[in-house]
Amino acid sequence: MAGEPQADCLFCKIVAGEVPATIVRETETTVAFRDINPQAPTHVLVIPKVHYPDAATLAAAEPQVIADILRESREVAVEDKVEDRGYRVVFNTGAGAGQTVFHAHLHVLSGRGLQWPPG
Ligand code: IU
Repeated sequence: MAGEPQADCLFCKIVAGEVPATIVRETETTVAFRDINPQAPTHVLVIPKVHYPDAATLAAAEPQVIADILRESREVAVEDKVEDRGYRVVFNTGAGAGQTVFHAHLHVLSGRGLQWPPG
């Protein structure tokens, strides 16, 4: 069922505590953890506890949780003391945009110069 944990989903396993991750923050609806292959000094993924394959399907089904994720991205920036410096938030949506893990996640990036447009 939509939103239910998927047995073959790595991020569902992180939510369940079955796969280790460096957790930065956790709320009732979200988990934030450090990306295993960081692309910047701050590179944290904020994910919903519920399973949806990408941000678009999550937003359509549970828009409040997208709001929770965005609110948490700021808390991550505060935690890493990069709020004043600025930070980038990215939902890669679809394989063509570089999405490789099909459980919605928001990248929070900061701590180095960030170019625009991104590669
Ligand atoms: P993407 O937007 O789907 O490409 O992002 C997936 C991210 O998940 C990517 O930055 C990976 O480094 C990260 N990741 C992780 O943190 N831990 C893992 O076990 C796996 C991927 I697999």
